[in-house]
Amino acid sequence: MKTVYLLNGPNLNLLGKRQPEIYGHETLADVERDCMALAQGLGLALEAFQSNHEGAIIDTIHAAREKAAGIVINPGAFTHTSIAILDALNAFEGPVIEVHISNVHKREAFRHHSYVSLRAEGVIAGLGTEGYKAAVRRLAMLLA
Ligand code: DHK
Repeated sequence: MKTVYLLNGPNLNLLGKRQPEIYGHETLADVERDCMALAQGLGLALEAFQSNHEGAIIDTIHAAREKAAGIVINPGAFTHTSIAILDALNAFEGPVIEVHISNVHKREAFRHHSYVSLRAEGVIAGLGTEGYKAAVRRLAMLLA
């Protein structure tokens, strides 16, 4: 069975508690549980990881080179700043889907640019936490 990684960046550990008018009421544990169940139904194993630290996210992407066939990633604010995460994703061979819970294009201008989009096969923004499930479904199609 192929494994996919679900990676979340800074502040996403506060999902459900932080600015629910923007990020909704579901917790990260809810999202991870739903994505694991969905992935299992699609014949994939899913491993979830969240960190507030750029280096830890990069280390996990490096580990994915050996362990994962695809990656769903919401890099949080590192989306807009991290060339290092882009470089790590460029060293990963499988498909990458970028997720943003909010519609970043409807928000501040600094959220309109994403380094990760230079690498991602697909970008989902503004679907709320449903976006993670759409990303897992898309990965399953790309890996079939
Ligand atoms: C999450 C964050 O933490 C922000 O820094 C991004 C993204 C948007 C989201 O919508 O999931 O700008």
